[in-house]
Order: sequence, then C-alpha cells, then structure tokens
Amino acid sequence: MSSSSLQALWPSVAPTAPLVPSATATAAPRALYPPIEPYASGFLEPVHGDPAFHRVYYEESGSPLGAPVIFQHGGPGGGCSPIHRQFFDPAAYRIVLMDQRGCGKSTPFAELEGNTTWDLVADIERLRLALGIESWAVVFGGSWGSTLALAYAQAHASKVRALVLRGIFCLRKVELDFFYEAGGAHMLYPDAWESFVAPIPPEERGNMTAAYHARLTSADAATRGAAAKAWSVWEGVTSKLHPDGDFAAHYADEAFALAFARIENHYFVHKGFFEADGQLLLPHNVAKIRHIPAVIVQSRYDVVCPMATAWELHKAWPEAAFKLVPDAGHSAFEPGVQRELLNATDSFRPATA
Ligand code: STX
Repeated sequence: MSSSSLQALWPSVAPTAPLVPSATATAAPRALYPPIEPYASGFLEPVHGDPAFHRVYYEESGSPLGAPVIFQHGGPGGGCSPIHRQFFDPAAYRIVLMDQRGCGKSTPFAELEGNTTWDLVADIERLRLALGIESWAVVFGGSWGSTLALAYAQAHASKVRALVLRGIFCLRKVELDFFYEAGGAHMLYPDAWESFVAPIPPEERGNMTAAYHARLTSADAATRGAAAKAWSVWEGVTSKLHPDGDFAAHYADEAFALAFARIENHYFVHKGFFEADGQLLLPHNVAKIRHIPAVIVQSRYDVVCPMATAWELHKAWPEAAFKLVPDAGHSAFEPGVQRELLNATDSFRPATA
C-alpha cells in the first residue's frame, strides 16, 4: 500500500504528519565509517571540592583540524565504545568521545555521588574549554545521550552549531513507567519481564525502580551484581527489533552492568535531576534551541524510548528534520537508524579537500 492510500485511510494524521515521513523502509543500508584509533586521550581532573573525585575520560579521533563533534552515549552509565567513532567521517570531523561520570574509563567506577545531569552538562563545557573548542559543530546523542544533548544545548545554545538526536528520551514519568514499571513494555516482552522482576519479591514490584535502588546500592556485592545484571539485560534484550544475542550479551557483562544499572537507576530515582517532569520539552526551553539545525532520528518500534517522546519534540520543534525509521527498534545499529545517523552527520560535515 502506498503512503498516499494509507493517508486516505488515516486522515487524522494528514497533512502535517505523513504516516511515513521518509521512505526509509526501502532505502539501502549504509556501512559505518572504518574503525579508527584515537590520536589523543586524557582525563578531566576533579572539580575543586568534589568529594567523590570524579575523573572524566575523553578521547579524540579523526582529523585534529576537523569540525569538532561530541558524542554522548546512552544509559546514563553506558560508556563509549570504539564503534561510536564510526558514525563520523574521520576526514571531516575531530571526533570527541567522553565517558560520562562513573562509567567506561572514567573513575571512580559506578560512583553515584556528585553524579547528576548538571554535573555532566558542566563536564561537557569543561571539556570544550580544555580542548580549545569555540563551539561544537555537532552534538550527537542517542537515547539518554539525546537527553543530555538537549539539556546541554538548552543551557549552552551558543556553543552548539548542530544537533543529531536519536531515540528521544526525556526521562518523563510516563517514559520511565512504560519501560521500567509494568506500564507497557512488559506487555510486549512478558518473557523478558519475568527475568527483570525475578530479583524483586512480589510485594515490592509496585515500584520496581525503588526496589532495584535498594539492591543496586546494597552493602552486599553479590546482591548489587545480581540486580545490576537483571536490570541491564532487560534493556539489552528489548533494544533491537530483531533479537541479537551478541548485542544483548554485552549488557550481561558484570562490569558494564554494574555501572549501567546503578547509574541509570540513580538518575531515575532522582527524576533526572530536572525541576519539572518533561522540562526539556517545555516550549520555552525548546525555544532556546529552535534556531539550531537538527536531525531527529526515531524508530517506530523503539520499546526502550517509545516514539511518543520524539513526536512531542517534533511538534514543539517543527524546524528540526524528523526521520522516522519504520522498521527498527531502539539500537543505533539497526540498518535504517544507522543509515539516517550517517546521513545526518554527513549533512553537517564541512567540505574536505
Ligand atoms: N536508557 C536507554 C539508553 O540510554 C533509557 C541506553 N540503552 N542502552 C544503551 O543506552 C547503551 C547502548 C549505551 C548501552
């Protein structure tokens, strides 16, 4: 069925909202850029007075004289991987990856004290200044990375020349309830949900985030570890439209799971450290960034960060290109999503000789 005949059946979404805004289901997939190694790396040293003594790892790859792009990973607590460099043309971009507080190569590992959204926003600014970068050519973030990119851009709009945002997440109660409480995702993945609730006794399942918080911050390392694995695997097995064992296995890795689960849960217990639910979507906050060229990439079948949030952002920010991928889930590495992300970063790259 063509999209115009679908439109006839579904007039409520026409004409401003075609059901399939881009013909992505039939477009060819795109390979990532080739693997590359960093040409520099280092740590942001602790801020004066930080009792937790956070050191934030960063690395640079691509072209030292290229357009500076900063990649923000998901979670929070997910950390960067070498493959994340491959979303950017290394001939055009100076590619900056940063492990947010407490994860990846940043230390202390899985530390929650002094670990808030606004600490991370401040870290991005410190990193920009440390690297002598006047403004970022692109701020790129998926999932929680989109949350942080939006928070950073709304706080420091003059330092952001373009945004690429994927799998939009604004940490609203409705989003957290959908995925981490029995609010929707459990209906799609009842099998995986059984494993997610297994560490929590039935009488505590009415507030899974609180119940997990107690275990993830337990004094007993085995309790922390078991809870971390169950929390993390729930997100791993629901992240792709087509099951991918190797991808999901990463989430079961003990060290990865501990930082990912503890930090995510800490941010969710604290409602993302926002003053208001849905703060990033409020018209007066979106207004701070509406002049910035942007691409929003969202999958129809994203269960972790369902499309409703991207749709809200699209309506509040009609100037941003909205690329709906009709045949993918949450991951950045599903064919349609990967292609749209590469097309987006290419669209913002400077010409190279
Ligand atoms: N959490 C979703 C998120 O940001 C709300 C996320 N899920 N998996 C990841 O991030 C990694 C790919 C970074 C592990």
